[in-house]
Amino acid sequence: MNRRDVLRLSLAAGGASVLARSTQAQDGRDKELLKYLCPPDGFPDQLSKPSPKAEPFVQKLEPLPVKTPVTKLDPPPDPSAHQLYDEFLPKKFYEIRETEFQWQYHPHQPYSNSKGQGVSWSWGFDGITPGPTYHARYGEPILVRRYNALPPVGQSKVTFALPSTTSHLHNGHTASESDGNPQDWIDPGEFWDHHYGNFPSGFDPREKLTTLWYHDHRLDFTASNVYAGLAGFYLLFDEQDSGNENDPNPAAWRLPSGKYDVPLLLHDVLFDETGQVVFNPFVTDGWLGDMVTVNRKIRPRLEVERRKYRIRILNGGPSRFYQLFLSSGKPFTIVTGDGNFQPEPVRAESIYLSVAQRVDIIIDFTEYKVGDSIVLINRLLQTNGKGPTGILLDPGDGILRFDVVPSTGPDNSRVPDFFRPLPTINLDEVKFQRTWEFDYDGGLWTVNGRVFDPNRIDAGIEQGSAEIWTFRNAGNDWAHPIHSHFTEFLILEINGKPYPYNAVQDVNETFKPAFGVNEPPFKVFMGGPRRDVATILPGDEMKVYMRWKDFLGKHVMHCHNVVHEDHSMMIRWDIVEPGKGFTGPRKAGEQSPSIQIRPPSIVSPNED
Ligand SMILES: [Cu+2]
Repeated sequence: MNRRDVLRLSLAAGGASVLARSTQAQDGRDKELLKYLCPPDGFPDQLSKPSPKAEPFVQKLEPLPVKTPVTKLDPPPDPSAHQLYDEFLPKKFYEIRETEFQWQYHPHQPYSNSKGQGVSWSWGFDGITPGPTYHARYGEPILVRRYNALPPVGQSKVTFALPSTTSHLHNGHTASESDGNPQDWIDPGEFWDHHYGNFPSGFDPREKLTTLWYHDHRLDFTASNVYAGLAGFYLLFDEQDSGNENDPNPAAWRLPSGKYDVPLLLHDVLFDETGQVVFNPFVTDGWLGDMVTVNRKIRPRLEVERRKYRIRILNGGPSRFYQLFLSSGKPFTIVTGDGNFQPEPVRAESIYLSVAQRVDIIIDFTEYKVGDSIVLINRLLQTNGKGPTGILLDPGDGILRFDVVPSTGPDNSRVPDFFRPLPTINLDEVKFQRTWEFDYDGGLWTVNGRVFDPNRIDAGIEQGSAEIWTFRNAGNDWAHPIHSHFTEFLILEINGKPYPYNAVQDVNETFKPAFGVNEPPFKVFMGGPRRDVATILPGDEMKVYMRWKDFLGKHVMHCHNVVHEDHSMMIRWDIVEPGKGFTGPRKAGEQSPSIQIRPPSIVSPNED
C-alpha cells in the first residue's frame, strides 16, 4: 500500500471523503457527485483544436526596451510602509502601468489583420508584453510604483484572467510588503509601491543574483494573469557583472553586454481560429499551448553578429518543461542557473528548464559562418499539463532561429574561468528541518495534504536562521517545479545521494529509466547547486539548505506550474523574530520539526 492509499483509507475512516468508499454502487454515485466538485469529465483534449498555422522564423526579434526612471513620484512614497527604507533609500523611482492592448504574436493572418496589425488581446506593462526590462544594480536601491490600469471586470477584452493584480519579483531579496505576495492584490485604479533594496542577503556578496523576472502572483489567478502577459525581466548588475564588456575596471568580468545581452522569455500559448489566446481555468492539470513564443512572438528569428552573445533564457510557463538543444549539436556554455552564477562556466549539450527556471548562456557565433542559421530546439515531449514525459523528440521543435550576420566591430567581451564561490552551508545555523510532500488529493494539488490558506501559517522561520527542507513528489506521473520566495536553495541531496557542493558539472542528476530514458548520451544542465526552483520529477525527493536574513513577514512557497499553484499547491511561511520559530499544523502524534542537534544523515559539504 502506498502513501496515497493510506491517506485515502484514513480519510474514509474519518468519513471525510466521498471519494474513498469502496462499493460499486457507491462508486457510481461518487462519480456522479464528482462532477460538482471537479471539472466535468469529457473535456475535449485542450490541444484537439490546434492553433492556426504560423510560418516559423519570419519575424525578426527586436530588443526589449529598458525601463527608464522618473524624477519623482506624486504622492511621495510612505517610508513607514517599508522595512529598512532608511537604510536603503531609493536612488531611482519608476512608474509602471498594467494595461490591456492588442499584441502581434505573428505578422500573418489570423494573428494580424489585413493592415498587418496584431489582433490578440493581451495584458502587459506600459503597453507591451513582456514588460520593459529593469536594469538594476547592487548598491542602488529603487522604488517601483505599479499602477493597475487594466479595464475592470466585465470590460476587459481578456476574459480568462482577473484584472486584479500583484507583482512578484521572482527571487528578489525583498521584504514581504514589496514582494508581490499573492494576498497583496490591487484592483483597477489602484497602485502599490515596491521597494527593492538591491542588496545581497546578509550583505554576503556570494548571495548576489543576476537574472530575475517579475510576474503576476494574484491569489488563485496567477496562471491566467501571467499567461495574459503580465511578466518581464529584472536584471541585476554589480561591479563584476557590470553590464559593460568594455569596462576598464579590472574587477569586471566583461561578459557580452548591451545589444549582445539578449533576454528571451518563453511561453507556450494556444490560440483560437481568430488569433485570440485560449485558456481554460477549469483544466487543473496544467495548461499547454502548441505555439512556443519568445518574448511573445511565435517562433521568431534573431540576427546575431559573428561574435559572442549572452543569451538569458527564462521559462515563463504556465506548465511546459523544456529540454533545449542547439540544432548544430554544439554544447552550451552555461554561466548562471536560476539567476545564480555557477562557480565556473558549465558546458553541456542540453539544458533542462522547468517552469520559472532561467539560464544565462554564452554562445560564440565565431564558431559559425556568416549566413549560417542555428535553431534553438526543444526536444522534450509533454502531452498534458501535469508534467513532461521524459521522451525526447527527434528532431524536436524549433523555438528560435539565430541567423549569423557579419560582426560590426571588435568583440572585447570575455568569459572568465571563475565567477564567484557559492554561499557556505553552515549546519550550526539550522533550527528546523521540515518536509513538504506534494500530492494530488480530491481533485486538488496539495502540500502535506492541505490546500493553500493565506491565513494559515505553515512555518514560522526564525530571522537569521537556516533550515533544511525536504521536497517529496508523492506522484508518479506529474512533476513539480517548487519555488520558495525570498531565498535560494542550496541542494544537499537528491534521491538520497549527496549533491556535490560546488558541482561544476551539474548534469543528468535525476534521469532514470522509469522516466523515459536510461542515461542520455549527452550532458544535461538541470540548474546547478544553487537555485530557486527545485524540480521534483515523479517520485523525486530533494533536500535543500536555506537561510533567511534581514527581513520579517509573510511569504510563500509553491509549485511554479502556476496552474498547480492556483489549485492550490502553496504554503505560507513567515519570518519571525529569533527564538520564536514554530511549526505549522501537525498530524496527531507528529514530532515538531525543530532540531537541537545536527541531523545525523547530513554531513556539511563544507567539511571534509
Ligand atoms: Cu506542480
